[in-house]
Amino acid sequence: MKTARKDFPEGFIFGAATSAYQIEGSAFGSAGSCHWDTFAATPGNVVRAEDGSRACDHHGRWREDLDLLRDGNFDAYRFSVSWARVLPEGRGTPNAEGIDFYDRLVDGMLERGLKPFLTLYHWELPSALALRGGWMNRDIAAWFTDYSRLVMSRLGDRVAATATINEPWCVAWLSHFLGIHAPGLRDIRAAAHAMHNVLRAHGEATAALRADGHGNLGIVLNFDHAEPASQTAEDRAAATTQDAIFNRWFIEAVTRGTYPEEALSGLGPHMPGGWEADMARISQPIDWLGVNYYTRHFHAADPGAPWPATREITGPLAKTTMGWEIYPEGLRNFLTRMARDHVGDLPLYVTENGMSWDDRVENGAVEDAARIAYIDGHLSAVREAIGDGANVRGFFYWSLLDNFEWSLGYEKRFGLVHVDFDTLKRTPKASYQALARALAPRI
Ligand code: IFM
Repeated sequence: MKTARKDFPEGFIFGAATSAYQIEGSAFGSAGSCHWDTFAATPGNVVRAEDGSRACDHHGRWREDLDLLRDGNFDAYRFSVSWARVLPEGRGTPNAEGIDFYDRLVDGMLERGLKPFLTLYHWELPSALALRGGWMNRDIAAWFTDYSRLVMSRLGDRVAATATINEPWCVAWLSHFLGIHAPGLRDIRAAAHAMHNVLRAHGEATAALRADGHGNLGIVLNFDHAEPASQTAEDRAAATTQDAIFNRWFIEAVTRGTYPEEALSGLGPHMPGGWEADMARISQPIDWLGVNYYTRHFHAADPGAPWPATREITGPLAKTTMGWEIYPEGLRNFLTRMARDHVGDLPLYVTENGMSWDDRVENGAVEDAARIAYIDGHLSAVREAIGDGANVRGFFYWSLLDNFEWSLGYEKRFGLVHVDFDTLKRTPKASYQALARALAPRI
């Protein structure tokens, strides 16, 4: 790896990220059912009908996994708490075993010199709340706030940073408009309500946590570089529309209290009545912004189709096994764009960036030179963004471990550490070793 810790400003944080459902094993520790358990149990939703019931058994092997972070010379660990593990019914009586698990996990990080970066919602919506309409129900802002306050009353004294929601575009659009994630809906009205309620939940929880005395609160947004498939006015408009839905809706709501016109033109008629009155509450001040970035897409007009009337096209660059083009320039663009257009000098963290690859263990090792090059390219993009003036404070690789890649099951391996899903044996890949060398403490 060409890049090293010394190439970044003093205090820059390097970490790796995971999420609860993808690694813990939802069957362990008396967790309640979440909508991913039931979505996966429904034919056709997840490749080979795989689910997160066992995953990497991080629930049982968390000490070994934290040791990997420490030995990899990471400064921080981005993890999430499962709502269904802490509150099996989504509300009401907490699962003491669940909250104790996270209590020990946070202590385990601190004992190993790792800064805990907590995410409160990375998609384990308790099934009891999903049955009440989940993200389509206005009450979810209050349910999420109560859950967040409970978690923070136990962990808030020791975490370094807290994000409310991971990737609201996935929570709302991918799940209620494109139908790819739980609950698998393809309905514009459901999507419009979820697009608004996920932001209300963020705003209400942020205000409540701040009133409770907690600090360093943020949100993690995902971005996908949008380019027109051609220079025709129609294709340029298609890219503008997709950029508004994906890349502008959430950040403009959080930082300006507005939604982009290009997205409202389609979603407006389906929005909950009186939504405008919620915007002040949604645009609570935040202390940092998390940027998740993986790839870019081209967009073409799809005349005759209902709004947004666009077609997505993948470009010609080398791709990961997700079929995602490797395009580090997109990361530089988003970091500088966030600083320039939205957050000014607010601290930015790259909270996710990484690639899936067809990794295999051969003679006890995993040679993933492609991933080393990917990380190098994206770290260079971060350095360029810092050079442009963006206040980027850290970078988290997605993911520490191979894990449950949602609708795509266990086939897509993003980890720095290979997991054999039969034996659960962990094998650090060449990329893990390369990063460990690159992140060795400054001398
Ligand atoms: O695995 C996911 C993660 O849960 C959210 N961000 C994107 C990753 C790769 O698809």
